[in-house]
Amino acid sequence: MSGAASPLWSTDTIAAISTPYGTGGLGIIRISGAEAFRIAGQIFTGRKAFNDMETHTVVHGKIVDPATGLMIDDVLIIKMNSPHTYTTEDVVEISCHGGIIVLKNVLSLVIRQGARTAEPGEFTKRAFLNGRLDLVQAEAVIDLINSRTSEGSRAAAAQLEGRLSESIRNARRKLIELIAHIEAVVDYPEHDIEELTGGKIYEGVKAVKAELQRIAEGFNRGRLIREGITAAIIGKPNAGKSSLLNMLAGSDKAIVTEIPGTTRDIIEEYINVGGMPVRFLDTAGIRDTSDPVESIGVARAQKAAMEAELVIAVFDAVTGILAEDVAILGSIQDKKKIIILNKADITEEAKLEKMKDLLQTEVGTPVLIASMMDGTGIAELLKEIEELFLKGTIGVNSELLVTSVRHRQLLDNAIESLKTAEAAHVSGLPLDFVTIDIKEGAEYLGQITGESVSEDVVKEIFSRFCIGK
Ligand SMILES: Nc1nc2c(ncn2[C@@H]2O[C@H](COP(=O)(O)OP(=O)(O)OP(=O)(O)O)[C@@H](O)[C@H]2O)c(=O)[nH]1
Ligand SMILES: [Mg+2]
Repeated sequence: MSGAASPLWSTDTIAAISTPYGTGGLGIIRISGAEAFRIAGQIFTGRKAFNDMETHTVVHGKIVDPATGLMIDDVLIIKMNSPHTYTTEDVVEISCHGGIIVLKNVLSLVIRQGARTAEPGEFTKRAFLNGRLDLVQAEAVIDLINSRTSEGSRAAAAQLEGRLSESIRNARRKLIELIAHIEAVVDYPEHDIEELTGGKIYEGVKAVKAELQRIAEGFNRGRLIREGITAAIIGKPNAGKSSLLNMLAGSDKAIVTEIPGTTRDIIEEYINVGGMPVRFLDTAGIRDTSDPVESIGVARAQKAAMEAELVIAVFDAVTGILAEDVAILGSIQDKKKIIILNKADITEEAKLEKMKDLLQTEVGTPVLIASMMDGTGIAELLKEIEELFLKGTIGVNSELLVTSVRHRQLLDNAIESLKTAEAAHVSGLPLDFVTIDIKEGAEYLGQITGESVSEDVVKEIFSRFCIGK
């Protein structure tokens, strides 16, 4: 990266409310930059003057507007000297009472003393630009904040610790070493640096490629753990879809009645399935109807089914399979699906088994016998979802999970470049040709960690942050 004049590299003093917008016990204002200590000194009066505070200590006192002499809040203030801070700049954190008005008043006082409101992610961007975090780690900060399951947050935390970065940097270093070897051979042929040529370099490229492929394999699991899937529950009216959602949620989230056509709008509930956040959607029962409200609900149900990664089709075992059910099955032919044969508690066993066999042979997807009265089939349903999506990804080292599409694309590009390098060697092209591809591979890896990355990419990444981070 280059250009000290670029706006990417602003060094003025920034401030923001770093806790969620709303009322809470405490709220934190963070200030970072060369002016942070001067500003704090002007607005803080405590048991100890701010300027006399040691670094990384806390003092109790008041925030007072110097223009009016009025106290704004009773606070704890933390002073942190550069460079051992989040941004590596001088940082002050003011722990205020967590009311929106109080926090806004303190922030605007800080701004009036010469700070600027931070952009979303600007604190973390400074940590990256000042070399305290690499790009993978900075992106992990967003993931950690946004993660919805504890496995997702573990993967993000491991990335923040730098394990993924470390393995990618290692691979890049190996490629750069190979390039240096090749250049030595090409530049000093008279030295006959024989053991570094041809086969050896080929072996080296192959080893790095294999390592990158292993890392890339962690992407599917990483993406599922980070983003999860949507599962639409569909079926004819009264089949028990809302009862299923309530069973999954463990509460009466959706209205259940014996009247067909009860659910109109989509109701959603997030559940952790094997570490993957699954968004279950309860939908309106699908049937032909002249009721205008219900028909909007039916259209929404059909759209939800089309957009979902998984469809859970609920059948009523008491009514048996009707024309409506057949139509629904036809509409989800190409979807990943699980069939629930519901109301087992009031259906004869023989009838259940016959329907199950029929559905299984007709549709070829898992059919589970269930009852929403006693919870039969729920555990099997969750196991089946895990099987369908996470199978084969369990063994992946969760410390090296690739969760970002950006990382995955760059990894794929690097692997492609190395394949081309291999092919160039196999077809007997001179070493210079191989170098071009290896260099390209190293360049892609550098873009993952931010060692070689464009400013546009950096700006795009940090714009996804929330303010105050
Ligand atoms: N005996 C028995 N009754 C069930 C079961 N599941 C649901 N029901 C009953 O069936 C009726 C309809 O259940 P809902 O969950 O509202 O059905 P739905 O598919 O959401 O219906 P719509 O919203 O109208 O499409 C209610 O009276 C439920 O109590 C079950 O497994 N066994
Ligand atoms: Mg319903």
